[in-house]
This record gives sequence, structure tokens and C-alpha cells, in this order.
Amino acid sequence: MAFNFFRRKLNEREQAVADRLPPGQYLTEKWPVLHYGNVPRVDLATWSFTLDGLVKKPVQLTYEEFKKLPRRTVKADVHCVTRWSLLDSEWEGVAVAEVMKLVELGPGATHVMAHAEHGFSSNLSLDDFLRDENMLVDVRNGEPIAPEHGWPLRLFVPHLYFWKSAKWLRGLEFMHGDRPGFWEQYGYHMRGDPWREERNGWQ
Ligand SMILES: Nc1nc2c(c(=O)[nH]1)N[C@H]1C(S)=C(S)[C@@H](COP(=O)(O)O)O[C@H]1N2
Ligand SMILES: [Mo]
Repeated sequence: MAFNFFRRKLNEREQAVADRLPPGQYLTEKWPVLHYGNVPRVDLATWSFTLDGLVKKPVQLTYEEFKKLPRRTVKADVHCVTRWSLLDSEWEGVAVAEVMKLVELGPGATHVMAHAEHGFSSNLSLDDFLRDENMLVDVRNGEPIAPEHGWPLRLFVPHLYFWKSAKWLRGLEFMHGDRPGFWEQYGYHMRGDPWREERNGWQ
């Protein structure tokens, strides 16, 4: 980096943090709240989670059924396209792999659309979606996530910009081919890799 010459040399701890920050990101200690529209009011009695689209047989889970799925925790960093990064939180929920045991994908499925309350959506390739660390989360650092952070359930795909991690998740639609989700229709990148600064689709 050309401007490093003018900067104080980082100490070891600062360097370790800097190495984990994708280009153009800064560290935040507090977890910011960011979304379009209002925080939905959710009634767990009528809440459901749907897996449909290109699957042999669509599945719909009640909240009670969802809570019975095996759970685990993952420590991971998240990066928002508005440039904050939150390092080292411990996220708890149901692994994507666990949810995928409930359906058989139809031939030709290549992408998934995450559907959330109020029509929010985000698109992912199956390669990005089926990664080991991905989850459907409802707990962070041992505490249930607040409604403004997506309670009762949000997607968690930490290797991509955080807009892909839809809050108030209600379903997954498996697709043949890609389709832009909510922010992607407004010009955000179809993939959103923070290490490549895939912020806008037209870059
Ligand atoms: N349903 C829904 N999920 C959403 C959004 C949204 O507008 N609606 N915004 C996304 C964006 S742009 C970001 S950066 C993260 C922010 O999550 P946080 O508020 O928990 O930090 O949520 C993502 N998930
Ligand atoms: Mo974001």
C-alpha cells in the first residue's frame, strides 16, 4: 500500500486485527443495526420456515420443529458493505448442512434465494450457500439475537458481505440459475465477496 510509508508501524496485535479486515473495512466493537424498512412483529405460533423451489418435495417447519434441529456454534467475523466489520463473535444456530438434510435438491439447482419478512431477499450460489460455517442463527455470544438483528431467525453467511445474511428469514427457494435479491436489484453485487470488494454489480 502506497500510503503505509506515512503510517505508524502497527504493533503485533494491531497487525493481527488488520490482517482480518478486508480492504476498505474498519473495526467496530458494537454491533450496528442496518436494514431497510421496519422490524417485523413476529408471532411464533404462526411462524413457519419453508424450503421450496427446485426440491423433490417442499418442506415447511413450525417454530417448534425448527427448534428441535441439532445446533452448534461458530466463531466468525462479519463484514458489512457500509464498511464496518465485527470480529470474533460466537454465533449459534442450525448449520445449513443440517437443514439441507430435510430436502433433496432437484437436478439443475444452482442457486438459492433467501426469503425474509416484508419481501426482503438475497441470492446466493449453492457453492457459497453450502459452505461449512454457514448457519441459520438466533443466538450471538450466548444471547438470543434482538428483533432488530433478525430474531427469531436470520441467515448467516460470514464469508460474504452481511447483506446476504437475511434477517427475519422465512424460507429458502432453490433455483436453476441466478436472480437478483432485494439489494442486488438496487445494484449491489450478485456475489459480494468482501475480500474482492464486490460491493456494486457494475464494478
Ligand atoms: N430482512 C432483511 N435482512 C437484512 C437487511 C434488510 O434490509 N432486511 N439488510 C442486510 C444488511 S445490508 C446488513 S449489513 C445486515 C445487517 O445486520 P445487523 O443489523 O444485524 O447488523 O443485515 C442484512 N439483512
Ligand atoms: Mo449492509
